[in-house]
Order: sequence, then structure tokens, then C-alpha cells
Amino acid sequence: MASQQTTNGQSTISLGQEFTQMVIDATGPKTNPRLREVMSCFIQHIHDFAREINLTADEWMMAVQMINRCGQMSDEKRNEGQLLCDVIGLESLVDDITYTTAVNSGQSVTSSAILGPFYRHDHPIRPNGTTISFDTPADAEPVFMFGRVLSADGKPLANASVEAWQASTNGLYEQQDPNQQDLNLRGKFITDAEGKYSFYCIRPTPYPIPNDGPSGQLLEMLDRHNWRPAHIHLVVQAEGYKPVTTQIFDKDSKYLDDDSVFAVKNNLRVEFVPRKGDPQAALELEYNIGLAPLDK
Ligand code: MBD
Ligand code: FE
Repeated sequence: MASQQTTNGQSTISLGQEFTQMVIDATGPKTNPRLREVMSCFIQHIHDFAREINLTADEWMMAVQMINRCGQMSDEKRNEGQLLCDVIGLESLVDDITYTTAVNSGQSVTSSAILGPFYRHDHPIRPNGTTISFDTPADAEPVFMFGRVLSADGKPLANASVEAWQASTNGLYEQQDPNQQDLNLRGKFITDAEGKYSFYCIRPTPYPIPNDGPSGQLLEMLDRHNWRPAHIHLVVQAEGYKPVTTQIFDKDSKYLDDDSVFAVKNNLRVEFVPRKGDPQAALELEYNIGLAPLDK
């Protein structure tokens, strides 16, 4: 067959659908079936994308260099590739596709939100009622956060783990900031027999995502800001239930409607309210977390 001629708007290019099919068909028979499916679709879309927008060699090389720089600046404390996905909404989309939970009538399951690049796998277990804020800055507002982990039908879940992490008031997570102690503003709490957890933290403040790499550069080129609304990250797990990765957002924060990483959901907005008679915190937040049962 003669090579198929395709028009991309202005001129005629020779590498059309026939070429794309040839690239897809180069996949060998021993490939994992899911990988074959994923890569076939990816090749199809990225070829169609290049044809549709007339991608030039210079533009393509800019993108390659951007990806390379993401890798070069990433390490165990920095995940620039993930951040780049975040600013184009990809982590939020993948989260939605992966964790869409059927919320049955009368059942309540906490919505997910993206993990983000600042999770750590080694959160220390701390006793309930203790603080995650060491070196608390003078401008921070301490908060007592408490609640229960519940099954979707309202049964308290004992021995569930609640991991929480947040940025300090200078807008930095502990691993970004040499002036914060290791594991500051992070902790893992285990629910008691009544499903209760509690800890002291600080009221979160809006936070600029790092702008010293390709993600920040892209935001600037797209005439966008790099701020996130005030949030606390949570990962909650209990045996026999689907774990939930989420974020809660201060309902009075700036940037709720224009989060630079598109993670806000209305049902994840919370209100910090005055707390009486506690010298450790003038604010409190009661937050219950609902977990869906595992698929049978
Ligand atoms: C963050 O703090 C964050 O939570 C996400 C999702 C992306 C970048 C920085
Ligand atoms: Fe965050």
C-alpha cells in the first residue's frame, strides 16, 4: 500500500494513520495485555495530537528538555514529574478514575483527593491527643483536630490509621525546609475502640507550589499563579475497608476556586471553629472519615 496522505490543516504530511498503525503493530506478542492496550492508545493519541497541532521539531525538543529537567531535579524529597502532572490536572483526573466510590444512599464515604508530591512513607505513630507541630511558628494558629473513622454505614472503626501532613506557615513542607525538624507537621494516629483519633496541628495557610522547576515555568508561561488553598493531607486506612487519600480545605481560604493543581472538592471544605478552655489551641476541627467496604 502506498503511504497514506493526511492533511493537518495547512500542508499535507505523509505519516498518517497508516504510519501510526505500523508503530502500534510493532508491539511484540509477549507484551503484557494491559501494557499493549495502554501503549497502543497512547501512541494513537500522541500521534494524532502532533498532527492536529502541527507540532514542530523545536516545540517537541522543548517538551523533551522539560521532561529531562523534571527527572534531573527529582529525588526522594522532590517529585517534579508528579508536580508537572498536577498543574495540568492529570493527577486529579487519575484519582477520580481510580477512586470513584459508589456512595450508596444513606451511606457516607469520604471523597478522595490527590496525594501530591510531599507524602512520606515513614510517618511516625504518635499518641492521640499529641501534637504534630514542633517548632510552631509564632504566626501559626494551633488547632485541635479530632473525630472518628467510621464504616459507610456509621460503625466506628477501631485500629484505623489516620496519617496527616501539612505545610508550615512559611509555605514549606518539612522536607523542603532545612529550618524545620525532621517529620515536623506529620504524624500517624491509631483510632481507639470508639474509632476516635485526635491531635494538635496548625490551621493551614495558602501555599505556593515550588516554582523553581519546569512546573513553575509552565505555570508562568500559561499566565497562571502557583498557589494552592489552605489544606491538610490525610491518608486513612482500616483493615477490611478501602483506604482513602484525601485533603481537607479551609472553607475560608483563598484559592479554593483556582487551585493550581485542581484538587478541591466542595465536600472536602471544613470550618475551623473556636475552642474553649484549651490553653494549647484556640481553634478546633471535628472531622469524621467514612470508609467504603472492600469489593467482595
Ligand atoms: C502540594 O502541597 C500538594 O498538596 C499538591 C497536590 C501538589 C503540589 C504541592
Ligand atoms: Fe500539599
